[in-house]
Amino acid sequence: MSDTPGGRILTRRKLLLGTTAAAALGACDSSRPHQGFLGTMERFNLRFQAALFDPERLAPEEPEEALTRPGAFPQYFVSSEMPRAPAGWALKVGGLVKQPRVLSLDDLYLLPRTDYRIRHHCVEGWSAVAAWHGVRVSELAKLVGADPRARFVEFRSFDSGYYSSWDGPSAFHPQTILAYGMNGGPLPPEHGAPLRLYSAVKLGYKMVKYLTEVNFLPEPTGGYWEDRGYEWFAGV
Ligand SMILES: Nc1nc2c(c(=O)[nH]1)N[C@H]1C(S)=C(S)[C@@H](COP(=O)(O)O)O[C@H]1N2
Ligand SMILES: [Mo]
Repeated sequence: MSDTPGGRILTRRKLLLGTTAAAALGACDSSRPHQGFLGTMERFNLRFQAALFDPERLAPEEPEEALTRPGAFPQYFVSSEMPRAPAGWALKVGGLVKQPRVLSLDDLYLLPRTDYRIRHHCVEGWSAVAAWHGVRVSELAKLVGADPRARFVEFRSFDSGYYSSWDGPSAFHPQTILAYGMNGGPLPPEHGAPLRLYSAVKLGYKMVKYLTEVNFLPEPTGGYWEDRGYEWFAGV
Protein backbone atom coordinates (compact mmCIF):
# COMPACT_ATOMS: atom_id res chain seq x y z
CA MET A 1 0.00 0.00 0.00
CA SER A 2 1.32 3.50 0.62
CA ASP A 3 3.53 5.02 3.29
CA THR A 4 1.08 7.76 4.23
CA PRO A 5 -2.50 7.47 5.55
CA GLY A 6 -4.22 7.43 2.18
CA GLY A 7 -1.76 8.27 -0.57
CA ARG A 8 1.46 10.10 -1.28
CA ILE A 9 0.23 13.61 -2.03
CA LEU A 10 1.89 16.04 0.36
CA THR A 11 -0.71 18.62 1.33
CA ARG A 12 -0.16 21.81 3.28
CA ARG A 13 -2.25 20.32 6.07
CA LYS A 14 0.09 17.34 6.31
CA LEU A 15 3.12 19.64 6.41
CA LEU A 16 1.56 21.56 9.29
CA LEU A 17 0.69 18.36 11.13
CA GLY A 18 4.17 17.02 10.41
CA THR A 19 5.82 20.00 12.07
CA THR A 20 3.78 19.61 15.24
CA ALA A 21 4.34 15.87 15.29
CA ALA A 22 8.10 16.26 14.90
CA ALA A 23 8.17 18.51 17.96
CA ALA A 24 6.07 15.98 19.88
CA LEU A 25 8.30 13.06 18.99
CA GLY A 26 11.37 15.01 20.00
CA ALA A 27 9.83 15.70 23.40
CA CYS A 28 8.93 12.19 24.42
CA ASP A 29 9.95 8.61 24.02
CA SER A 30 7.61 7.24 21.36
CA SER A 31 8.66 3.65 22.12
CA ARG A 32 6.59 3.80 25.31
CA PRO A 33 3.18 4.68 23.88
CA HIS A 34 1.31 3.80 27.08
CA GLN A 35 3.35 6.10 29.29
CA GLY A 36 3.55 9.80 28.66
CA PHE A 37 2.58 9.19 25.06
CA LEU A 38 1.90 12.82 24.18
CA GLY A 39 4.82 15.23 23.88
CA THR A 40 4.75 18.76 25.28
CA MET A 41 3.69 20.46 22.04
CA GLU A 42 1.07 17.85 21.30
CA ARG A 43 -0.29 18.03 24.85
CA PHE A 44 -0.72 21.78 24.37
CA ASN A 45 -2.30 21.20 20.97
CA LEU A 46 -4.66 18.56 22.39
CA ARG A 47 -5.84 20.81 25.21
CA PHE A 48 -6.41 23.61 22.75
CA GLN A 49 -8.36 21.49 20.25
CA ALA A 50 -10.27 19.62 22.95
CA ALA A 51 -11.32 22.99 24.44
CA LEU A 52 -12.61 24.16 21.05
CA PHE A 53 -14.46 20.89 20.41
CA ASP A 54 -18.22 21.13 20.85
CA PRO A 55 -19.53 17.67 21.77
CA GLU A 56 -23.11 18.69 20.89
CA ARG A 57 -22.53 20.18 17.45
CA LEU A 58 -23.61 17.93 14.58
CA ALA A 59 -21.70 17.89 11.29
CA PRO A 60 -23.91 18.73 8.30
CA GLU A 61 -25.40 15.79 6.42
CA GLU A 62 -24.82 15.60 2.66
CA PRO A 63 -27.65 15.41 0.10
CA GLU A 64 -28.15 12.12 -1.74
CA GLU A 65 -26.75 13.68 -4.95
CA ALA A 66 -23.42 14.20 -3.21
CA LEU A 67 -22.86 10.44 -2.75
CA THR A 68 -19.55 9.26 -4.21
CA ARG A 69 -20.42 6.86 -7.02
CA PRO A 70 -20.06 3.13 -6.24
CA GLY A 71 -16.47 1.94 -6.48
CA ALA A 72 -14.99 5.46 -6.43
CA PHE A 73 -14.77 5.75 -2.64
CA PRO A 74 -11.04 5.10 -1.95
CA GLN A 75 -10.09 1.99 0.02
CA TYR A 76 -7.20 1.71 2.47
CA PHE A 77 -5.70 -1.00 4.64
CA VAL A 78 -2.12 -1.37 5.81
CA SER A 79 -1.96 -5.17 5.31
CA SER A 80 -0.54 -6.30 1.96
CA GLU A 81 -3.79 -8.15 1.25
CA MET A 82 -7.35 -7.18 2.09
CA PRO A 83 -7.94 -8.19 5.73
CA ARG A 84 -10.63 -10.88 6.11
CA ALA A 85 -12.52 -11.42 9.36
CA PRO A 86 -11.44 -14.56 11.21
CA ALA A 87 -14.10 -17.29 11.51
CA GLY A 88 -16.30 -16.69 14.55
CA TRP A 89 -15.42 -13.00 14.61
CA ALA A 90 -16.72 -11.07 17.63
CA LEU A 91 -15.96 -7.69 19.16
CA LYS A 92 -14.19 -7.65 22.55
CA VAL A 93 -15.24 -4.73 24.73
CA GLY A 94 -13.24 -4.06 27.87
CA GLY A 95 -11.12 -1.70 29.94
CA LEU A 96 -12.58 0.24 32.86
CA VAL A 97 -16.10 -1.16 32.53
CA LYS A 98 -18.57 -2.86 34.88
CA GLN A 99 -19.27 -5.67 32.46
CA PRO A 100 -16.73 -6.62 29.78
CA ARG A 101 -18.53 -8.18 26.80
CA VAL A 102 -17.82 -10.15 23.64
CA LEU A 103 -20.39 -9.06 21.05
CA SER A 104 -21.39 -10.70 17.78
CA LEU A 105 -22.81 -8.66 14.90
CA ASP A 106 -26.25 -9.99 15.86
CA ASP A 107 -25.76 -8.57 19.37
CA LEU A 108 -24.89 -5.19 17.82
CA TYR A 109 -27.95 -5.29 15.50
CA LEU A 110 -30.16 -5.39 18.62
CA LEU A 111 -28.83 -2.02 19.86
CA PRO A 112 -30.33 1.29 18.65
CA ARG A 113 -29.24 2.09 15.09
CA THR A 114 -27.89 5.43 13.86
CA ASP A 115 -27.78 6.44 10.16
CA TYR A 116 -26.16 9.40 8.42
CA ARG A 117 -24.72 10.56 5.11
CA ILE A 118 -21.55 12.63 5.60
CA ARG A 119 -18.27 13.60 3.99
CA HIS A 120 -15.06 11.72 4.73
CA HIS A 121 -11.81 13.69 5.02
CA CYS A 122 -8.46 11.96 4.58
CA VAL A 123 -5.37 13.79 5.85
CA GLU A 124 -3.89 13.40 2.34
CA GLY A 125 -6.44 15.83 0.94
CA TRP A 126 -9.10 13.67 -0.70
CA SER A 127 -12.71 13.56 0.44
CA ALA A 128 -15.71 11.38 -0.44
CA VAL A 129 -19.33 10.93 0.63
CA ALA A 130 -21.13 7.80 1.80
CA ALA A 131 -24.00 6.82 4.05
CA TRP A 132 -23.12 4.76 7.12
CA HIS A 133 -25.16 2.96 9.77
CA GLY A 134 -24.42 1.23 13.03
CA VAL A 135 -24.33 1.66 16.80
CA ARG A 136 -23.12 4.75 18.65
CA VAL A 137 -19.99 4.28 20.73
CA SER A 138 -21.94 6.02 23.51
CA GLU A 139 -24.54 3.18 23.34
CA LEU A 140 -21.77 0.63 23.69
CA ALA A 141 -20.37 2.55 26.68
CA LYS A 142 -23.83 2.38 28.30
CA LEU A 143 -24.17 -1.33 27.57
CA VAL A 144 -20.89 -2.28 29.29
CA GLY A 145 -21.14 0.34 32.03
CA ALA A 146 -18.02 2.33 31.13
CA ASP A 147 -16.53 4.09 34.15
CA PRO A 148 -16.58 7.92 34.00
CA ARG A 149 -12.81 7.81 34.69
CA ALA A 150 -12.38 6.12 31.30
CA ARG A 151 -11.94 9.38 29.41
CA PHE A 152 -10.33 7.72 26.38
CA VAL A 153 -11.39 4.95 24.02
CA GLU A 154 -9.02 2.67 22.13
CA PHE A 155 -10.01 0.84 18.94
CA ARG A 156 -8.02 -2.17 17.66
CA SER A 157 -8.23 -4.15 14.42
CA PHE A 158 -7.16 -7.38 12.70
CA ASP A 159 -5.43 -5.31 9.97
CA SER A 160 -1.75 -5.76 10.92
CA GLY A 161 -2.22 -4.19 14.34
CA TYR A 162 -3.84 -0.99 13.03
CA TYR A 163 -5.32 0.90 15.98
CA SER A 164 -6.17 4.35 17.31
CA SER A 165 -7.11 5.96 20.59
CA TRP A 166 -9.65 8.75 20.96
CA ASP A 167 -10.60 11.45 23.44
CA GLY A 168 -13.93 10.69 25.16
CA PRO A 169 -15.93 13.71 23.88
CA SER A 170 -15.17 12.74 20.23
CA ALA A 171 -15.80 9.03 20.83
CA PHE A 172 -19.12 9.73 22.60
CA HIS A 173 -20.24 12.28 19.99
CA PRO A 174 -23.70 11.38 18.54
CA GLN A 175 -22.14 10.97 15.06
CA THR A 176 -19.45 8.49 16.15
CA ILE A 177 -20.58 4.94 15.47
CA LEU A 178 -19.42 1.36 15.08
CA ALA A 179 -20.61 0.96 11.50
CA TYR A 180 -21.82 -2.41 10.18
CA GLY A 181 -23.44 -0.88 7.07
CA MET A 182 -22.57 1.44 4.18
CA ASN A 183 -24.85 3.00 1.55
CA GLY A 184 -27.82 1.00 2.79
CA GLY A 185 -26.14 -2.45 2.58
CA PRO A 186 -23.77 -4.49 4.72
CA LEU A 187 -20.29 -3.00 5.23
CA PRO A 188 -18.12 -4.28 2.32
CA PRO A 189 -14.76 -5.98 3.05
CA GLU A 190 -12.78 -3.19 1.38
CA HIS A 191 -14.35 -0.64 3.75
CA GLY A 192 -13.71 -2.57 6.96
CA ALA A 193 -16.14 -5.53 7.29
CA PRO A 194 -17.53 -6.75 9.53
CA LEU A 195 -17.30 -3.62 11.71
CA ARG A 196 -15.49 -0.28 11.58
CA LEU A 197 -15.40 2.95 13.46
CA TYR A 198 -16.99 5.89 11.63
CA SER A 199 -17.37 9.51 12.68
CA ALA A 200 -18.17 13.01 11.49
CA VAL A 201 -15.64 14.62 13.82
CA LYS A 202 -12.29 13.00 12.93
CA LEU A 203 -9.92 12.62 9.98
CA GLY A 204 -9.99 9.29 8.16
CA TYR A 205 -7.00 7.68 9.85
CA LYS A 206 -8.71 7.79 13.28
CA MET A 207 -11.60 5.64 11.97
CA VAL A 208 -10.31 2.12 12.53
CA LYS A 209 -11.65 -0.50 10.10
CA TYR A 210 -11.74 -4.29 10.70
CA LEU A 211 -12.43 -3.83 14.42
CA THR A 212 -11.58 -6.51 16.98
CA GLU A 213 -11.54 -4.59 20.27
CA VAL A 214 -12.87 -1.48 21.98
CA ASN A 215 -11.27 -0.49 25.30
CA PHE A 216 -12.50 2.26 27.62
CA LEU A 217 -9.32 3.59 29.26
CA PRO A 218 -8.21 6.23 31.79
CA GLU A 219 -5.23 7.26 29.60
CA PRO A 220 -4.70 7.86 25.88
CA THR A 221 -2.65 5.30 23.97
CA GLY A 222 -1.27 5.84 20.46
CA GLY A 223 -2.28 4.71 17.00
CA TYR A 224 -0.83 3.24 13.83
CA TRP A 225 -0.28 6.61 12.14
CA GLU A 226 -0.13 8.55 15.42
CA ASP A 227 2.94 6.46 16.41
CA ARG A 228 4.48 7.50 13.07
CA GLY A 229 4.17 11.20 13.82
CA TYR A 230 0.62 12.06 12.78
CA GLU A 231 -1.44 14.24 15.05
CA TRP A 232 -3.25 12.40 17.85
CA PHE A 233 -6.40 14.58 18.14
CA ALA A 234 -6.97 14.90 14.37
CA GLY A 235 -10.35 16.65 14.50
CA VAL A 236 -12.03 17.63 11.22
N1 LIG B 1 -7.71 -1.08 9.86
C1 LIG B 1 -7.48 0.04 9.16
N2 LIG B 1 -8.29 1.10 9.36
C2 LIG B 1 -8.08 2.24 8.65
C3 LIG B 1 -7.01 2.36 7.72
C4 LIG B 1 -6.19 1.23 7.55
O1 LIG B 1 -5.22 1.25 6.76
N3 LIG B 1 -6.45 0.09 8.28
N4 LIG B 1 -6.83 3.54 7.03
C5 LIG B 1 -7.43 4.75 7.59
C6 LIG B 1 -7.46 5.86 6.63
S1 LIG B 1 -5.99 6.71 6.41
C7 LIG B 1 -8.60 6.28 6.02
S2 LIG B 1 -8.66 7.67 5.06
C8 LIG B 1 -9.84 5.49 6.15
C9 LIG B 1 -10.26 5.04 4.78
O2 LIG B 1 -11.46 4.33 4.83
P1 LIG B 1 -11.94 3.60 3.51
O3 LIG B 1 -10.88 2.58 3.17
O4 LIG B 1 -13.26 3.03 3.80
O5 LIG B 1 -11.99 4.68 2.44
O6 LIG B 1 -9.70 4.33 6.95
C10 LIG B 1 -8.86 4.49 8.07
N5 LIG B 1 -8.93 3.28 8.86
MO1 LIG C 1 -6.58 8.58 5.27
